Amino acid sequence: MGLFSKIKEGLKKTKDSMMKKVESVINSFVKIDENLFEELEETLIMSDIGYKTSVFICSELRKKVKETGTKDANNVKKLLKDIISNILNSYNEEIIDEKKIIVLIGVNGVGKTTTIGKLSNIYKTDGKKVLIAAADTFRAAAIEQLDVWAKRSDVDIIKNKNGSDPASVIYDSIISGRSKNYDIILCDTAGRLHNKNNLMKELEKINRIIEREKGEYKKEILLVLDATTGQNAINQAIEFKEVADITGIVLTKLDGTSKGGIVIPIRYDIGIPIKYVGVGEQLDDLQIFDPDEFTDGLFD
Ligand SMILES: Nc1nc2c(ncn2[C@@H]2O[C@H](COP(=O)(O)OP(=O)(O)OP(=O)(O)O)[C@@H](O)[C@H]2O)c(=O)[nH]1
Ligand SMILES: [Mg+2]
Repeated sequence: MGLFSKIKEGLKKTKDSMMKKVESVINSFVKIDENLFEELEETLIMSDIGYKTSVFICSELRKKVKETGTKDANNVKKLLKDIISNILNSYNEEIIDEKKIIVLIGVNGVGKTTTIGKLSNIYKTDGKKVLIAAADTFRAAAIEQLDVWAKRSDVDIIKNKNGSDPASVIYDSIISGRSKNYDIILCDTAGRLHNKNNLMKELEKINRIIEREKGEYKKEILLVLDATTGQNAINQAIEFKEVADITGIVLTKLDGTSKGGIVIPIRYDIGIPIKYVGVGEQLDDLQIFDPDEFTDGLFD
């Protein structure tokens, strides 16, 4: 299956629910009037887009309708696509070929460990020398789970005993990474409850170690969110943003949900770029997020 069809496939449920509702509102009008804007706004709010983003989308739509002078409701879908595309394209992802320490954070079960496995495969396939740091020392099976992924993508892993200090695993990995010239160091972390004080402390400690030891590496903090949790994922993003300098979001499980629309409020409301999307449980089921592919998948 090609890359494009995987995103399309992944968005199928979202398209069948959210876009069907949007289309049925648009199709119930012949001429554009204020009722159309209001019904559309309500439909978007009910479809995981959230209040703030839905209001913004409809105010843009009013503007565009005025600008273009169109009265035909048939044109609304195209205008809507342009607006959503603009929201998602409002940043430019730099493709930088530099050494990186990438830390994955997020609550229990969102897909951090799986995403590390998939990312290690992406970088390895790209010819990079990859090291995984098993810094979820909290959960017994976490290290073995990560070990399986490291074997699958044939990359190295650093692990300490269960219950050891996560920051010390990351420290050991950076020291090893620097001396053995690794390009990418991927750090798994424990998915403890995000509102717990100890998570904040742990993230602070990890952050301190990385800042002190990183040398020529660039630090990247990826927040992993589970798309199936909808509005909850948005709340997690808001809370994690307060305790960590998140540089990007990985949105997992897009394949199993009709709530893929949350990509839009994550970008508009939270303001953090989505860098990757998970579209399945296999090694190659992670894709670089492409805003145009996403809007095409949703609208076409
Ligand atoms: N369908 C689907 N399942 C996924 C995806 N990403 C992860 N999963 C599944 O989600 C479950 C949890 O994934 P993990 O990687 O263990 O999640 P985690 O965040 O490391 O969990 P903790 O370590 O317990 O905090 C597993 O069953 C994965 O196979 C995805 O993109 N699509
Ligand atoms: Mg894990």
